[in-house]
Amino acid sequence: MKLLVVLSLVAVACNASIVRQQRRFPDDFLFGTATASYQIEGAWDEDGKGENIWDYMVHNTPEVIRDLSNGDIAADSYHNYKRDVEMMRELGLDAYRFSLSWARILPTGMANEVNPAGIAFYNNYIDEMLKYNITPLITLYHWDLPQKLQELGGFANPLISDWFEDYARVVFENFGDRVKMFITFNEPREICFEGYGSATKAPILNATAMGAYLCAKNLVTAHAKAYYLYDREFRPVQGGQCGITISVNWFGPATPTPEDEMAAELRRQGEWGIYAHPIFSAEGGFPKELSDKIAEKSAQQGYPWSRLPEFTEEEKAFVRGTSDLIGVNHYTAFLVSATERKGPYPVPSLLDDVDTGSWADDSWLKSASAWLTLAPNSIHTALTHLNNLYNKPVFYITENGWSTDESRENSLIDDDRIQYYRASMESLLNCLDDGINLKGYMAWSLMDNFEWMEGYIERFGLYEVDFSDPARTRTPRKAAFVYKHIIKHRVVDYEYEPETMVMTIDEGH
Ligand code: GBH
Repeated sequence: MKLLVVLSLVAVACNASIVRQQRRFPDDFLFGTATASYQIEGAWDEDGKGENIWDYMVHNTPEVIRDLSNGDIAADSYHNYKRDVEMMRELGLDAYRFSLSWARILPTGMANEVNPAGIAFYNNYIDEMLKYNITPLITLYHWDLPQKLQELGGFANPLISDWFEDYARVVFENFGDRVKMFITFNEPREICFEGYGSATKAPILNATAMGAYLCAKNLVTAHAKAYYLYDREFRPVQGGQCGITISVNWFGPATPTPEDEMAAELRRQGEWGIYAHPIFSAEGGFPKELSDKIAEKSAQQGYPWSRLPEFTEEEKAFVRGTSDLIGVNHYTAFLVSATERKGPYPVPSLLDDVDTGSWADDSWLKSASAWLTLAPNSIHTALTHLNNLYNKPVFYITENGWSTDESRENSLIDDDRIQYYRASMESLLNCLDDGINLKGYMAWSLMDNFEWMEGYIERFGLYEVDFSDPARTRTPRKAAFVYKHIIKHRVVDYEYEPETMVMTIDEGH
């Protein structure tokens, strides 16, 4: 009998879910959701908004979008912003991360002409959040460059850093009295590699030899100028913070050989190091191994100089250390090989310079997006690596989320999304246990939205949006109830199931 009692106690102690349930998120940990202007706002040409590169692309080459759709109306948040804030209250969010449409504020991209209706829209959105104690986090740029600036070369033109600084000034002046966290850019890799170095995002330049590299240097310089502007002229009175968000998926070696270890390192440098290193590393500039490799390949290819535009010592010092925090968008992981499943890649290109193959492990749960699987504990792996590499910065997870297919039969029952979010929570808690200075987490996304090249096929929302309904009705999915429960109780409760699918606003929200 005694033995039985002891055995069952041991069994309880070893039951991982019970042990896990005791781990709590601190009360001041910031839980939120994230969205982006072009993906939710609609009203693409209303009230004086200028054209941006997504408007231009979807109207001129509609065939690049998988379902031939566009963001002209999207979730129509421009007209539904009060409902958006009501959803934030239903979820009990601490914070909401959203982006500003540059061309809604500055229709030509330049600061000579400010659109009062654009300023008014964001003021209303912010004030509505503040009324209910929801902390607004602003992203200045989430991929929707004013078309007029693209016509001048966009991020391939070094003057972009001045134009961005001018825009940042208008943003800080108008919103900085109430908004205390600014993220300059969302995901330089997606802006530079996907938009300039390949054809997977607007402006689909496909300038494979140098597009991503020119953009990388100009973008981090633009970030630094906006940072100094905030630091010098606004922080002293407004007292907030300014940072940048980098997309950091995890890339680990497929086998523990030195070749694959090196391949994984080069891949990490090509995916996010070329954007993060100039800002966050102690020495500044581009990461060494990749930069040597590009120089070597460029020479072999007959270029009189490296295709990667190196920083001067002065430029390195200017960009280095210009961020109060590191925003990390993390979704998934890949295994990297020096020899297997490579290419064919265009020559010359970043992919050919890095020269690796990659794939997701077969055992990892698959989402509706080809690139997105549930890789075990990858937030912790990625943040541990960054924490060591960049000397323990302040971290926020600024995006993390799961896609389901729009054709799924019962779209509101999203048990796979729940599984993904619970796994993410455990990985966050592992970071906190290790003393990583992680302060918040934003789920992608509050609601279904225009998923770029995938149109409305891949759905990332905690709320479903009915895009066939002119009112764009939003309905909570099961995962919305689970996330709400996590935020409220600060623990991951594996027993929790919503009793009904009816959402209400808890007292105090
Ligand atoms: C985020 O990017 C974005 O910030 C957000 O706007 C977006 O809605 C969200 O992800 C969900 O996608 O099809 O193989 O060429 C995450 C990083 C990089 C993920 C590009 C998709 C396409 C890979 N994204 N990637 S592929």
